[in-house]
Amino acid sequence: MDAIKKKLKEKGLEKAEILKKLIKDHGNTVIQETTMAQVLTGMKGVVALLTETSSLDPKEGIRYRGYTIPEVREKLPKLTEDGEPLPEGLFYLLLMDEIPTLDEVKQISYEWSKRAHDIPQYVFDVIDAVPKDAHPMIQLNTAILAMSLQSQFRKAYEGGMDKKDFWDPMFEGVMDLIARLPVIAAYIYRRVYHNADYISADPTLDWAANMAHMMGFKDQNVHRLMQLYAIVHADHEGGNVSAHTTHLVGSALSNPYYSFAAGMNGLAGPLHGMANQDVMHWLDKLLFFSGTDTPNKEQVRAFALKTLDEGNVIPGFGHAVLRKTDPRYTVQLDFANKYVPDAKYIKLANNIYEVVPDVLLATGKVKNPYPNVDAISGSLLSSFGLTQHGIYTVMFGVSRSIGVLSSLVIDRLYGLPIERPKSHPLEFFMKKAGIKNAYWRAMTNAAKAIAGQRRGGGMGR
Ligand code: CMX
Repeated sequence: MDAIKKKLKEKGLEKAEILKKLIKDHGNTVIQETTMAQVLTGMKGVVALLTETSSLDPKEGIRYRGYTIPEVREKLPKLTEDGEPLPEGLFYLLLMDEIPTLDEVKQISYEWSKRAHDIPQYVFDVIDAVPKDAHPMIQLNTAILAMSLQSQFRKAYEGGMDKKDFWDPMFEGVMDLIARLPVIAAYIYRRVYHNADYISADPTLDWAANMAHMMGFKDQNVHRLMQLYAIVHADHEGGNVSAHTTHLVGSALSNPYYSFAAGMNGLAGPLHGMANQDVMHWLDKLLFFSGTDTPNKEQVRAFALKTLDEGNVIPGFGHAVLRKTDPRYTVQLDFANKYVPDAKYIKLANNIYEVVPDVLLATGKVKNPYPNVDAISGSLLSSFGLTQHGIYTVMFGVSRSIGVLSSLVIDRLYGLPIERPKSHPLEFFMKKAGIKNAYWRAMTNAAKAIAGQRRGGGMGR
């Protein structure tokens, strides 16, 4: 690890100097004008964060350090010619901005395998104290927080470490945390769905394949799937809820466990990572509603319309940034078409794709009617025998650690400060819009009338 850390420090500190100079010499440069609509609709498109690991283009999708997912699959080292690249290699790329050699990938793999064994017993005891039927994301986050007792970062801070060196204990904590997540995830999976019949890690396997192994999957193709799954879900620029939250909490110099647990609480929301589980529930409800395993287009359309009429979203479709089919969807579909083309849920996913975008477009308000990463991931996992939907967001979370935690190390290398944007009450925005008193009163009265009708049930959905 020493050579990797040395290189990381050199690169990081150089960039930190560039950053300082940029702020000093060009701090007053205006980047963009921000509209009222941007601020009031979730800050979409507002340039507000520095994230090095990846960038997201609305039309093209994600690039990891400049590489598309197909390019990453081609360029990152693989253990076998026909295999998938290891997430260990992606971690290296995101952190170092450099394609690693196979040897460097193996070093990280070895390091994670070594660190995975050091989970204290109390972490498993804490998980065991949570009701078994609690959602797996509750169990995951409880375990992550419990592990923060071990944080080298916290100890270094309390010991009075020079802030220029914070990146080092952050790196160590991040390495420990990533190493341990598959063990924790597999433990939760076996506890909840396999009667606590646990399977030990296999130290000869890589990080993702080991997770599959500890969950109970011996099939090489499932190991490949886990490697691909982790790569596809690893990072999505800095503004998404899980990445932004991890970064924000880290900006208070919270340790990596606190920061990542915060991000994972965001991932557990249905509009973000939990959508992968919700998609499967939606598909199952569709099958029930249409009374067949192979609903035709009209049946899909009718169920999609019913979902919208009831005031719900269709999970797996739409995106806050993307304006085309998510390439992460396409990569997973390609994998499915190669290994499980006839699986029931893959056929169903294809079927839905032909109908739902038009239904969403017809609402006139959905900005992106196309499928996102979650539209297919559950169908893919279940086609390989991983049918317990409750674990899907946990697997997303384990994969997301690769991106958000490499960013957290970079944040400390660059010495990024605490984040503190400005907020205002509604009246500020009304004044900014130049709304005069009489019009303001009229607006308020009209709003009161609408709210009153809603309370009385007059408006419906
Ligand atoms: N089904 C129904 N309505 C949808 C919709 C969908 N799939 N996607 C967007 N809309 C609605 C929004 O709810 C919003 O409605 P209101 O104006 O009534 O509030 C309107 O269309 C405009 O939304 P938007 O600007 O197109 O989308 P947002 O940036 O606000 O939201 C997202 C993006 C992903 C939350 C939204 O598309 C959605 O809820 N999708 C379904 C849930 C999902 O799949 N989430 C996973 C995203 C990927 C991930 O993070 O893992």
